[in-house]
Amino acid sequence: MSTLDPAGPSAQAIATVWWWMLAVAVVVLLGVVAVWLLAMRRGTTGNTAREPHDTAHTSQRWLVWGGLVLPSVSIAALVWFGAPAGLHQLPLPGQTAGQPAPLEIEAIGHQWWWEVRYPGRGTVLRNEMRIPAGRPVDVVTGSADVIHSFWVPRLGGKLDAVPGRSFRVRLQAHAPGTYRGQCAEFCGVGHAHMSMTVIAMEAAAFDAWLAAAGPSSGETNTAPAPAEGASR
Ligand SMILES: [Cu+2]
Repeated sequence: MSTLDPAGPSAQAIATVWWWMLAVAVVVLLGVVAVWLLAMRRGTTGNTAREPHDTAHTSQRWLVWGGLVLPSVSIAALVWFGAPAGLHQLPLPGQTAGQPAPLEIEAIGHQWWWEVRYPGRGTVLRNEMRIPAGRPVDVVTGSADVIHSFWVPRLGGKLDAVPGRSFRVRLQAHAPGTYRGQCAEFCGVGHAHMSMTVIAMEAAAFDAWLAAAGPSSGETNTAPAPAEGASR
């Protein structure tokens, strides 16, 4: 379940942002520690014999550069790198140029399990999601009771599952494999055990599975479908 071991383009975009954040944070931390050590040294060597005007001017410079310029530049850089990664998680037109059309799957949270539906197919799975590898998958979240959060760390971003609303996140797996998902929003005593297995299959094998799966019996089919046309 490591976000640092991405298995698809959406998760890769998030991991890249994380590494940039780590690198910038380390540089800032080293800078702060260096300034702190400098201040400590000045304090102990008693080198404080300065004109009051000089001290005030120095303080102001630190405030402007350290308190305004540095955070502004850092945050701007973070937005510059972070925004494209965020957009990568959204089902925007044009992002899948040259790829197969995205597949839509519904993930509906229940206390404490996931109902997975294939719209137009009637196929319903419990705590398992089968997806084609190498093809974008738009997961539409919903909930039958309280707020849950859909998260498959190696395949993409995290998205709340809210009663009466439907949100979308775009996942993709580079290669066939098994990936673990976990509810990421505390939703009651069974929350910790509310996990899901995502099985990415070769495209042809997935198509064959879906064709053979057919409509499920009604036993797990208890939740209303996510609201149509709601916001992301
Ligand atoms: Cu939960």
